[in-house]
Amino acid sequence: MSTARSAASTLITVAPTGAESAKADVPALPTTPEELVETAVACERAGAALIHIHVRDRQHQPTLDRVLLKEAVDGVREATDLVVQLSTGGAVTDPLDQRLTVLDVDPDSCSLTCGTTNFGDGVFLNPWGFMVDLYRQAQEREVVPEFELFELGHVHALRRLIDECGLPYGGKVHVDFVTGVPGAMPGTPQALLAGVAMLPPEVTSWSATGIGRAHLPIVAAALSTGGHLRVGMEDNLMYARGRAVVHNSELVARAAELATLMQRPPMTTSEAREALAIKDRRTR
Ligand code: KMH
Ligand code: ZN
Repeated sequence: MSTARSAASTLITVAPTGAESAKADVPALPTTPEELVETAVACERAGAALIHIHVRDRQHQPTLDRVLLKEAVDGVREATDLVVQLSTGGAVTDPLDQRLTVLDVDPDSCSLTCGTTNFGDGVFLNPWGFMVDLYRQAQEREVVPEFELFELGHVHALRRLIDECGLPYGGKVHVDFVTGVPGAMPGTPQALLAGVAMLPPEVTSWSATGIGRAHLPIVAAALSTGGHLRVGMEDNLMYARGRAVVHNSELVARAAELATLMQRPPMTTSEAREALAIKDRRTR
């Protein structure tokens, strides 16, 4: 954990789309392949080093269709140097076996949520057997997981996962606290820091995101305690009170500015690749 606490720079992840918001309600949400690539380019320029991707189909609906996932991964890889992470969480309605197939399109990284959680009115299912299957497949395919922690119990489940399955490909353990989901861990600095205090010593870096109005307090708490940042319209649709986000890049730009003010400027993509021990799959 010493690396995590003394981080001299800040890994900024952008989660531009998610599976929950409807394009009809949020026209600024990037849902087409062209919008995704344009967003990735703009966010890289603004200071992001990693992109967490959920793909939408031609009707703007969340999908785990392999062809569309591959199109997204290839498109972002050709246009940017960002670390490409695919969501294995999908939407709460996605079947577990389909969520595993995300690894087939060879992303650099994948999300791996460390347990089932309340998710608003729904339930986001991540039973133990699924976590182990996903982790082992990621190890075999040399894909670096980002362990998503929505609950304090998930931190303990990560301990169990490492004990049973060992370290990820590359040996680094990066986690992301997703705080402020209705029904799960609150988006407060107190809850975040309780989670940080419980992290296993194998963890080499942690980031945090606050859903909705928890966004800025969690950015501030993470920056002041050695954490990294995840921002984006998957998590937060408001830039400020009464002012909607018009482009994901403005959330990245503000995070980069705050990180720079805190003397922990944004990591470059090369630094992020090294920090997370990402296998080089670049195509340009
Ligand atoms: N959409 C949520 C049900 C992930 O990307 O791995 C799950 C989620 C987590 O967004
Ligand atoms: Zn996600």
